Amino acid sequence: MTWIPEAASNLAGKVDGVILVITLISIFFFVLISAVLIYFAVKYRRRRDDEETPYITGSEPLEIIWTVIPSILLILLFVYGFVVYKEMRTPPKDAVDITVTGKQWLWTFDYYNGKKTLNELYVRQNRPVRMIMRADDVLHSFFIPQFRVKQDILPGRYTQLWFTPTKVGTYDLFCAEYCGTGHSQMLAKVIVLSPEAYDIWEKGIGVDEGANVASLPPAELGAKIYKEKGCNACHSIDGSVVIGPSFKGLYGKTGVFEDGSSYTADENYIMKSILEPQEEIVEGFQPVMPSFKGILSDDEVTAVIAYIKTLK
Ligand code: HEC
Ligand SMILES: [Cu+2]
Repeated sequence: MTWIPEAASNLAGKVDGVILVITLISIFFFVLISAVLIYFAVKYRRRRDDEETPYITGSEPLEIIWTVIPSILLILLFVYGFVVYKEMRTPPKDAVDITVTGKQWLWTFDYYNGKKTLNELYVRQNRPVRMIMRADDVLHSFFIPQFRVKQDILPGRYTQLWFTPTKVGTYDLFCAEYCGTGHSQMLAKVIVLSPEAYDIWEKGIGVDEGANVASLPPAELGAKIYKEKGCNACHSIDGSVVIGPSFKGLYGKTGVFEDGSSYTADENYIMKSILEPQEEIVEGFQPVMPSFKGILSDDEVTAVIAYIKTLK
């Protein structure tokens, strides 16, 4: 089926099964009822002006049939739906835990082995994973269409879901709950690795897949980070003010903090802004930028600075 997203988790086929059965039953009854309606409308139409309307009393057998059959169908549908729902809500004992935090407007993932990633969720093919999720600020919703899983996440409470990815590949993760200006930018990728590739990733040092980004020139790597680590949700590169100041012309500019003191945006200032954004707040802005300490490596911060320098 190409009119729905690819099915790439153990649960996807089951969810599709429920939807397919409900849709087919609905189509069947829609066609049946429409056909009977048209047939009766034609057959019992008034043919002459003085024709009398027939007097029809109820039919007990008919009423029993159209009560009992739909009741049985609905009960069967409920049981079928419930069985699949229960499986979706019950993680297997051998599932590994990943902590998910949603905040305006990015996702962070903390793994059982101490790794941490931003806007990229790494999972191993055919291994069940359980997402333990919470929000830092407002309601968000964790949604991976290709896996057919979706769950609201809330501040101050953990919610969870689980799945077993079945196909190697890269899939979309959306926030499915309107959560403010940057909502449409709150995107992440789910990267399903083969068991061998996952082992390599797991042993790798650093916070990201160092291997495939190391070869990029710093400014290009910085541009990639700008998009993939969610800076673009709050910082434009064309001079417009989104949630934070634009990166255009940032390097070397003189600015003012909330407390009235002024600063010059050099390398150290930019680094500090990324790692300790709450220390000093730029005048006219809210203290909403999350810290990227432990999320971006030193090399990545350097790359972002190199990128910002190109935005004159
Ligand atoms: C949730 C929105 C948000 C995200 C995401 C975000 N920032 Fe910010 N950023 C802000 C806001 C708001 C300010 C201004 C207030 C302050 O100083 O903290 C700011 C300030 C800055 C400044 C100082 C700008 C100046 O004009 O002095 C830099 C540099 C910066 N951010 C870099 C980054 C980088 C790099 C990323 C991505 C890795 C990022 N930010 C992600 C909201 C965000
Ligand atoms: Cu959101």
